[in-house]
Amino acid sequence: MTASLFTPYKLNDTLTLSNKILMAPLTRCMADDDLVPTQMIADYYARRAEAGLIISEATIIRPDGQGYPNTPGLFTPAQIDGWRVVTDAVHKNNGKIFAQLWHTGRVAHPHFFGGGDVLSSSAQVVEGTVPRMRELVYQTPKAATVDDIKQLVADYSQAAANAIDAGFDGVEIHGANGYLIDQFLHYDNNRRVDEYGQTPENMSRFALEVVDAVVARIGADRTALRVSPGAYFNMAADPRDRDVFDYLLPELAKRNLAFLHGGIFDDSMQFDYLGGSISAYMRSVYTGTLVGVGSYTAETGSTAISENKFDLLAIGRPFIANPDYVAKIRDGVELVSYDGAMLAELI
Ligand code: FNR
Ligand code: 8K6
Repeated sequence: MTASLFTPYKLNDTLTLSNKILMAPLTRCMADDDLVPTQMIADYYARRAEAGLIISEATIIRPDGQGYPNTPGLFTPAQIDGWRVVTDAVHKNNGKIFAQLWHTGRVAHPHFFGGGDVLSSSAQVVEGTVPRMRELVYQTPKAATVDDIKQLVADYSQAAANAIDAGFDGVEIHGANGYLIDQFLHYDNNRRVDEYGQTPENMSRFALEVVDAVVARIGADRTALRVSPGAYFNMAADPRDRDVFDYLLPELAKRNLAFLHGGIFDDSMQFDYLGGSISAYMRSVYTGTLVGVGSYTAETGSTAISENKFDLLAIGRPFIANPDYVAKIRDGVELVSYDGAMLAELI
C-alpha cells in the first residue's frame, strides 16, 4: 500500500528525489553556543539520508532571528563550515538536504543576541514566554521600516547563497508557523498602512520579495517555501487571511519553485475560512508540486498522494523516533512511537 511512496519524483531539471518521503524540518536546539552544527548533528542527519529529501531544522539567517536556544545559523564562516560537514555526510549516504531558512520575527528574544530590537511587520506583541526558558517574556516588536525590510530581504538572499556554499541541495524558506514572513501574511499581526499592509498584494509583498531575491541568487529549481494559510501557532486566525493566500499562491506558482510545503501539525484540522484542510485549500489554488504534512502515517500519506491531494509526503515526529523510518516502511517493520522525551537527545 505504501509502494507508491518509493517511486522517484522529478522536482525539475536540477533535482530528482529517489522517493516521495521527505523528512520535515525539526528544530532540535542542539547546535553549539556559536550556533554551529556539531558532528553529532551530522551523524543524526546522515542516519536519515534515505529520505527522498531532508529539510533541515530551521536555521536562522541572522542573529536577531533567534527565538530558541542553540538553534543553528547560516551567517558566519564557522556555521557554513559546520553545515558542510552535515551535507557531506548526507551526500556520502546518497541523500539530499535542503536548509530551512528562518527568522522568527516577533518570536525572537534579545536574550539570544545581546539585546536590541525585535522586528516584525507591526508592533504587535505575541503573548507568552520562550519555551523551555519561561523567565523570558516576549517583548513588543518594532515595526520594520522599509529599510529594515530591504536588509532582511538581502539577508535571506545571502543565507541562501551561504547554504549553497555549505553544500545544501537547495533551501526551503520558512514562511510558516507564525514566524517573520508569516507575520506579514496574517491580519492578526500585520497592521501596516504602507505598501506592505492592508491589501492581499501588499501583505504578500515581503514574502514575494524574499522568494524573488533567493531565486535570483540560487535559482528557482533550488528554492522552496513553507506557508501556513491557516493560522494555528503564535498567531490568531482572521477570515480575511484567505484573500492574502488566494493572491499569494498563484503568484508563487508563476515562480516555478521546487515545491510548496504546508506548515501544520495535523492536516485533519479544518479551517472554516479555507473551506477545509490546509492541503485541500493549497491544492485548490496552487498548481505546482505540493508537499503534505501533519500527523500522517506512511499509509494515510500514501493514500492521500494516490488521491492526488498532494505530491510528496513530509514526516516529522516519526522521523525523530525512527532514524531508519524509510527502511522500516519499505520493509514493513514496526515503528517506534514518538515521545516528547526523545527531544532530549539526537538518536
Ligand atoms: C517542528 N516543526 C517545525 N516546522 C518547521 O517549519 N521548522 C522547524 O524547525 C520545526 N521544528 C519542529 C520541532 C519539533 C520538535 C516538532 C514536533 C515540529 C513542525 C514539523 O515540521 C511538522 O510540520 C509537524 O511535526 C507535523 O508533522 P508530523 O510530526 O505529524 O509528521
Ligand atoms: C526550545 C524549544 C524548541 C522549539 C521548537 C520549535 C518548533 C515548534 C514546536 C512547538 C510545537 C507547537 C505546537 C503547535 C500546536 C498546534 C495545535 C494544533
